This record gives sequence, structure tokens and C-alpha cells, in this order.
Amino acid sequence: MLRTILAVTMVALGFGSTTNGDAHPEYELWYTQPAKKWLEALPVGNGRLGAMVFGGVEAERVQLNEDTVWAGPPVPRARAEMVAAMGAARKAWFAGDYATATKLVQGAMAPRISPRSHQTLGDLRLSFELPGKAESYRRDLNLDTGVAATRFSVDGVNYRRDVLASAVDDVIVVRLTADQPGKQTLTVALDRPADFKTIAIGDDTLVMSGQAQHKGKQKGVFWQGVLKARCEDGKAEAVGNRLKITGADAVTLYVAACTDYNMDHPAEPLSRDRQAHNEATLAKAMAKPYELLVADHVRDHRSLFRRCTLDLGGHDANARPTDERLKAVKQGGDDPALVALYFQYGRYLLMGSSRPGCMPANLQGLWNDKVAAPWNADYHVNINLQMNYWPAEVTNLSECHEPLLRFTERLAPSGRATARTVYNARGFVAHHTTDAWLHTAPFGRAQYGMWPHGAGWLSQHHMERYRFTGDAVFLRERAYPVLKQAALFYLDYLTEDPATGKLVSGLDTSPENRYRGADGKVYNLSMGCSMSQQIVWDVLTNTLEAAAVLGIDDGFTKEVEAARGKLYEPRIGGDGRLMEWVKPFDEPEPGHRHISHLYALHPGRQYNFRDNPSLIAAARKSIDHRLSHGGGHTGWSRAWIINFFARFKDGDAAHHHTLMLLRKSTHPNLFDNHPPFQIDGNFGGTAGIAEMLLQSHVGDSRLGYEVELLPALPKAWARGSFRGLRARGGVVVDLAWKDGRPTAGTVTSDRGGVVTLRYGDNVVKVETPAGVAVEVPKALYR
Ligand code: FUC
Repeated sequence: MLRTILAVTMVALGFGSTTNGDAHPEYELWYTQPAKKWLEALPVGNGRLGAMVFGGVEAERVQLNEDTVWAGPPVPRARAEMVAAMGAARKAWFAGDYATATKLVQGAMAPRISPRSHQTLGDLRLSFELPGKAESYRRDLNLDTGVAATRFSVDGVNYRRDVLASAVDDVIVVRLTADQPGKQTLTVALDRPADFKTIAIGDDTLVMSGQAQHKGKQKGVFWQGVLKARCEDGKAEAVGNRLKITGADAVTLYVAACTDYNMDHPAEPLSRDRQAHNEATLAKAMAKPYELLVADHVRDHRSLFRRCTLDLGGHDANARPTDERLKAVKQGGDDPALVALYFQYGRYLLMGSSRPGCMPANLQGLWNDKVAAPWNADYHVNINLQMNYWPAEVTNLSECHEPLLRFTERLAPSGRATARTVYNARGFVAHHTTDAWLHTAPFGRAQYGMWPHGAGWLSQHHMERYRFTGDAVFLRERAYPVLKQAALFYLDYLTEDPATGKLVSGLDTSPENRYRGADGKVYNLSMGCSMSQQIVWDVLTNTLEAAAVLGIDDGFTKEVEAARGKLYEPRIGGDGRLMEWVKPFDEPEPGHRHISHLYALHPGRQYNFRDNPSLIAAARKSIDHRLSHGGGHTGWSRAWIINFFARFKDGDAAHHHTLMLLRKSTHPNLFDNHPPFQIDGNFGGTAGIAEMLLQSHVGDSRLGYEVELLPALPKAWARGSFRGLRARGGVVVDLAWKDGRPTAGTVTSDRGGVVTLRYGDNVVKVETPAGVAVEVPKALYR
């Protein structure tokens, strides 16, 4: 009898209605078969914990992650030999002896560090006893609720399994239900590809633990994951290191995990009692009724997710499984609703891998099934980490930006030590990559490692956070100190080109690219690479802008201003292209994936139509050249290209490259493909789509920004709308359009004041009270 009442209650609740009450098919990734491969599984995440859900029927795999499971240190050592080597190498390079310059610099770099990686936490494996074959199978991920569900029926019984990662309760939860009682019979196991031990405690608990390491070396954090099962009716018991559950009506599995990683001082592990921490987290989560835990999770999730909507039409396609839609696009089709889904997926992934207090989203966000991930799933700061955060402010997820900003601040002490030791410079520096251990020294091969602009580029994010939010306290207490440190480094590091007297960066690289010298040999290192000069310009300009807002005018700002005035500016070559290096070198790889010399166009804002149209035209030629030689072959590179074309205000080209991102670089679960997976393409793609619809990079913090509506709207999106995109100056824009022109819209300014709006060649100024939506004047677009 009790069982019958329970089953009826479940039906009355709508059998999952707590999560899917108001269904939004436009927010669903869905499939009619389980995932065979990891790149078909569906991600959930709460910023710190993540899971990949396969949706298997008899055998379910939920692959688990925690964002601080890292092997290592030690870290590469900053070597003081570089100070003398760099001086001599610069002289050699200016004299045309590139070989000697390279030898000197390479000789002073630290050796490459041996593999250590962010690692998988492990796998939750469920083996079910079912009386027959599954029918009516469907698995989906609802981006609006943050719940992955698997549904099917066997022998007339309807089964449903939900997986979510709650940020409120800091647990991953798996809920197994059916519409008839007593149908849950399964075993529960926790395992991992390497270096773990799982034990059962009592009848309902599994504990898996170990130390992250690589082949017995690079010993890193101690980690622990704890699973507790709660059965409704039925029986649970431990069998060896597994749990056996028999005849339950419903089962809820709760997973908590943590490590001894110390966010503030990575070299000193926390003395945290991991078992106690996990037990306490589980006790709190399990004290809540499941429905309440889900309701809290959905409320929290939606408070971020629902801030921004995008409708590009074509909704009928939502009735088809996601993998079939992707296939149709790969075969040459278009699917605007899939593009809108991809856009929202990028926001979802950022929410899932980057919440305040967590590690920043790494090369795979935090979803990683390996103990040695591609590029160690680390923090490459020569574009990849920054690209992860391009959508943060504009798509209204400013909180999700926080882990990156904090990471930069955590990196600063190491960066200061490296600046001092390696360059005898003030300020802070970071080279091409870093990881959980916050190393900043140049290491490995000069081709990729001799690139000292990681910190400079990262500091842009502090300024952008201020530009979007107008948070003056943040500017004074966090952004300015970071910008000042980045600028100080450049004041000491830049050197005069003896031929021109201009200040140049170097020796460094145009990231990972190479050129042919007059001797026919291939080199990487150069003075005055265009990207370096542009990043330096950006840092010095941002510093001066921040100082002006804060009313700071001192010896330091004067020095910065003088340096900026002397900065060598990249030039246009004889063929009309923006030059990547100071000389028109022959390029062995003209389709190279990094398009570094266009930094000033995007993500910088030095080149724009108002201030320097001739440089925009040259940049366009450069990118056309790259593309005609096979450029854009990695997902992140393609995503960057979308952003470039949005800045060129060429909506059709941006749209073409958006489709190419889906066609060439997207997996069935919509993860970005840089064989195998790198999440930056997802984030860069989302940012690119936003950039097509709204831009605000012209202007500054004191004079205000021009908010441009539909700067790069493609013909293919003739009709649509968005809500909740954010512009610099603290402005939220809602807009609808038809036949390629706005039809209605509002702007809401956080602090009130005059907002300048542009549409095409028309500009209007709108007076806005703080927090009140004001209609976009029709005169702007009529
Ligand atoms: C950069 C890129 C590679 C890869 C790596 C993680 O160095 O050149 O393509 O994305 O980062």
C-alpha cells in the first residue's frame, strides 16, 4: 500500500515536474541513444564539481570531476641567466644574427616540465538488473535547469534518471526513479583509471581516495570522493567495495569531493580532514528533501542562466535530436536555433566550470576523464584561458568572471618573482602557460615558451570587468593594482630599437608562429612582434584610463604616458596586410592558427572603425590571407575568427564562420573539437555570437561608450531577439528585430545617465534613470 501511494505521489508531481515544469525545448540537448564515447556524454557542473553523464541503460557511467585534482608540482625554475643572455641576444638580433639570439635565449630558459595534469576524479558506475530491452529511450540536458535526464521504459515500466551538480549544496546528485515500485536493483561502484582505492563503509557509503600523480611521479594533491546512497524501500548492502541495492522504489546517490589543494598558497597543502569535510557536506545536503534540493539548485541556476536569452528563429528544428541537427549542419545545412542553443551552451558551460571561489575554467572547463589530459588541461595564457572568459561580461555572467580575476591576483607574487629574477624588472610577468601551481617562468622551447605577455593580457580582464560593471571599488582595490604591476613590468622590460629609438618588446614570439630569416632558416624570436606591441599598448592605455578615473596622476603615470608615446606601432606591409613582425618576413605557415597580430582588433580595442579605419582594412587583408591558406583549423582559432568578422561588421562572414565552427570543430555533445576537446572554442563561439549582436568597445570609462546595436547581423538571422546582453558602461540591452532591422528595444543602465546608442550610421543619446528600462528611440532605426 505504501508503495502504491508513493508511486501515485510521483505521478502527481509530474514525474520530474520539479525540474521540467516549464519545458523549454530551445534549451535542450537531446539524443535517442546513450553516449558511446565521452564526447557524446552530457556535462553538468557547479563550478567546482562536474560530471559527464552517459545515459547508459544497463550500465551507466557518470564520470566525475573536481577542479583541484592536480598532479605536480614542482614548477619550472626562473633562471637569472636570462638577464645577461637577453641583453646579448637583443644585440645579436638587432645586428641580424637571429641564430645567436635564439641560442642565447633558449640556453637561459628552464627545461620543459614533465607531465602533470588536471585529473579525473573517477567514475561512478551503475549496473542495473532490468527485465528486458529499453524502449522509448531519450536522454537530454536541460540548460535552463542544469539537469541531465535519461528516460526509457522496460517491460511497461517507465524509468527516469536525473543527474545534477548543485552549487547551493556542493554535491553531485543522481536520482533513480520509476513509475512502479521496487524496480531499482543495481550495484554502485566508484573507480578511476589509476592511483585510487575504494572502500565501502556501512551499507550505504563508498569512499574513493588517492593522490594525484603521473606514473608514480609528480605527486600532487590528496583527494577524496564520498558517495552515499539513500534508498526508498528496498535494501542496500555493501558487497566488497561496492554497494548492492535491491528492489528499491527510488534511489538517490549523493557525491561530495575535495582535495588538500590550498587556493591561497598552493605550495602548502591544506591540513583539511577530507573525510570530515565530505561527510559534513553530505549530511547537510541529505537533510533536505530531494525536491527541495532540486528546487534550490534550479532557482540558483536560473538566477544566472535566465539573465540572457537569444532567439534566432527556426524553432521547429528543436524537435530533432541534437546530433542529427549537427549532422545536417555538417552536411551544409543551417540551423539558427542550434546556433542559439550553442550560444546558451557556452553560458551554461561557464556557469558549470567557473563560479566564485573555484578554479578558473581550464582548457576543458573542468570536464576531464583522463589522468594526463591534452596539454594537461592547464591554463595556457597566450589566448586560451582568456578566450574562456570572453563571454563572461557581455552575456551577463559577471560572477563567473571572478575565478579568472582571482587567479590573476594569485599569480601575481610568482609573476613578480619571475620578473625580478628573469628580467631584473619590476611588476609581474607570466609566460605562455601556467597551472594550478601558479608558475610563471619561461620554460621549454623558445617557440612557445619565450612569450612574456600572459600577465599583460590577463590584466585586460580586470579592466573589462570595471568597464562593464562600473564598480569603482573593484577598480581601485583590485584592477588598478593588477594593471600597475603589468605596466611596471613593461616600463622596465621594453627596450629602444637602436635604428628608430622606438620602444619594442622582445625577444619574444608572435605566439607559436615562425618566420624565415634572410639566411633561409626558420626562426621564432623577434623584437617588436605586432601582438606584443599591441598588448603593451593595451596595458599602458588601460592603466592610464584607470588612473584617470581614480584621479591618480603621479610619477608612475607620467612614465607610463611617456612609454606609450614612444611605443613602436605595427605597420602595414607592401601587400596591404597588417604585418605580424617588424619586417616583411616570409611565413612558412601562412595559415597559422594563432592570428596574434590582430589582437588590437579583438580582444583589444585599439583598432576600430572610428579611430583607425586603414588598420582595420589591413587587418582584414591579413585574415583573408590566413584563411586562404587553411586558417581556422582549430576550434578556438575559428571562434576567434567569428569575433574578428564581428568587429569588421561583416555579419555574413561571421555567420559563415559560426557554421564552420559547428561543421568542423564540434562534437555530438557540442563540445569544441581541438582533437580531442578544448573548451575555449565553445566560449569564443558564444562571445562571437554576442559580438555580432551588440558591441561597445569604442569610448572610455570617463566619456562613456558607444553601444552599437546589431553591428554584424547576418542575412540568415533576418528576424530575432535577445534579452539581457550587457554593454560597457553598465548597460543591459533587450532588442527585437525583423527584416534585419530593429523593431523594438530597451536599454537599462545600472547607474543611470546618458547612454549613446548606434545603429549603422545613426547615433542617439538617451537619458536613463538608474535601473529603469528606457525604450530605444525609434528614430535610431527608422
Ligand atoms: C596554444 C595553441 C594550441 C593549443 C594549446 C593548448 O598553445 O597553439 O593549439 O590550443 O594552446
